[in-house]
Amino acid sequence: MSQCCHGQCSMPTVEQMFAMVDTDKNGSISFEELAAFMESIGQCCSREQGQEMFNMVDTNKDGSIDFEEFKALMVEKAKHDSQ
Ligand SMILES: [Ca+2]
Ligand SMILES: [Ca+2]
Repeated sequence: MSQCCHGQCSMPTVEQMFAMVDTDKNGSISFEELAAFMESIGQCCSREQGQEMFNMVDTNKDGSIDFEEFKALMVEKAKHDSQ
């Protein structure tokens, strides 16, 4: 059961989004997982663009996106969407 959050029930939480993208459930998102997710939501882009985006999100450059990095991306995206 998920709690209703400020009337935005249809929006998955960042935790849920992260779990959706992290398909092997190892707690971080690899480039392959991000690419597969982008494809699944129809935001398919070239491998170069995907890599560019991955590098942008992977702020500590350890080759994977952890929850904090993913959350930062979602916050940025939310800002964009509300403009
Ligand atoms: Ca993973
Ligand atoms: Ca990272």
